[in-house]
Amino acid sequence: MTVTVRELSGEALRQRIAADLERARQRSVGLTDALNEPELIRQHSALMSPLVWDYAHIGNQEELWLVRDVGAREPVRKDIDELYDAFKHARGDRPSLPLLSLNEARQYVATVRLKALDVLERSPLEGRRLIDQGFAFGMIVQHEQQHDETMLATHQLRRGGPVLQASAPPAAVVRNLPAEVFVPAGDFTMGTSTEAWALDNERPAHRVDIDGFWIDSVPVTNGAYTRFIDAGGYEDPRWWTPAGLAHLEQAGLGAPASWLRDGDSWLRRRFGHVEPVPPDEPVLHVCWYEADAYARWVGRRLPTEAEWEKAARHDPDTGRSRRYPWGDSDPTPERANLGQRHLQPAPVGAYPAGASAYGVHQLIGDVWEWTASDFAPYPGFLAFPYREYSEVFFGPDYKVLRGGSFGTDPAACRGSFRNWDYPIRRQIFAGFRCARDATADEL
Ligand code: AVJ
Ligand code: FE
Repeated sequence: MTVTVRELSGEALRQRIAADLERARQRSVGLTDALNEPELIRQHSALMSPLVWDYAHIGNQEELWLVRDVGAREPVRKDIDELYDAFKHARGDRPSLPLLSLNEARQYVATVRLKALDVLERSPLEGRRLIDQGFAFGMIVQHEQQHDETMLATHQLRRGGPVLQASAPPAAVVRNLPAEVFVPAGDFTMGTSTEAWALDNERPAHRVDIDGFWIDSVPVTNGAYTRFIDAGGYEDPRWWTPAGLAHLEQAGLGAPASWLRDGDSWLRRRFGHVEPVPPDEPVLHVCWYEADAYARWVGRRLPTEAEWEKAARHDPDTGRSRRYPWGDSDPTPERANLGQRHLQPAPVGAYPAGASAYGVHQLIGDVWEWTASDFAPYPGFLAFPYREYSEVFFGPDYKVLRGGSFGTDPAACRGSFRNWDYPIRRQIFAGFRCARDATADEL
């Protein structure tokens, strides 16, 4: 993936789309083939769908957008639209629906894929906005990859032995990074109007003027987070907002999800392995309230979304915003821990080649990073191509996460990409980094 979608057209763009669709499907197949049918039908957590639901839902979205809309073809299975509409049934109710069996789901997604590939061969990839630069295909690639990350989160919540294989992440290669870097005051371009497959909530590009601030050069590590636990951070109401405190007490939080006490130290459950918590890895499976409390304990705060994006994308030499921290080229294994290549974050300092212009590391990949910001539309936002992707979630109920995790595919993540979830959620592969205002003499 060294050539970006924007530089492709015609046959080369078609080949790129077909390869991205195929990579997504390989991943979906791998995540489902790893378990037997009862395990795929079972609900492993009330927060998650049965894996067979995700699998057929992936095919149903592909049918709706590529086969029926772009291709104007006859429906494959109009009768199942309702079952796989995420807005019709809560995740907790999905196991009791008359879902497709594993074999029916496999057949269904394969039939849809053949038709989608046929549509790809015959469609112009320019003209109306839905197909321009292959947008609808890119949206469906991202949709499948997003569900593949959701399915990976279901694997993490599942109890039982390991069934997924991956190599260990790279070791830290830089060890004495400054704790924080300064980003001077000034405006920058947030969001994008040119990224071919950017989703509606990333658009349009707009100038944002922010004060100077300091931001951590790496995400908060397990080691640092353990000091917060050991210092009684979970017992001290000073660090928690009223809503955070209420949630802390009601949910009985005392450590990140998946951590287990082992005498004086901590173990964690990771995809069926039980292992010591590695101190140098970014902390994972904390909710927004925990991230916010930790930041207050260290006398700091979470970065706003605009601060995160400026630290990640702004190039002070040219004044423009990059697609990724390192520049405009697509992610490679040297630059970011993405794509389920490793089933855990890498230690901090493992990706110097992925640093931003300001010297901020590991912004893309490893862990999603909670920001201080609510999920809100950018000025000039237009819902496209459907309101239920972003618009219905705007408002104070959801917090924005940035940067992608080890479980995120490169196609579903970039400097402008916005994710969101409720501030109580811990099932996503999320951590955080801290920021602070500049003092008067630093401005
Ligand atoms: C953008 C990750 C919050 O999983 O709820 C999948 C992506 N939208 N199907 C989600 C999504 C529709 C979405 N997130
Ligand atoms: Fe979906």
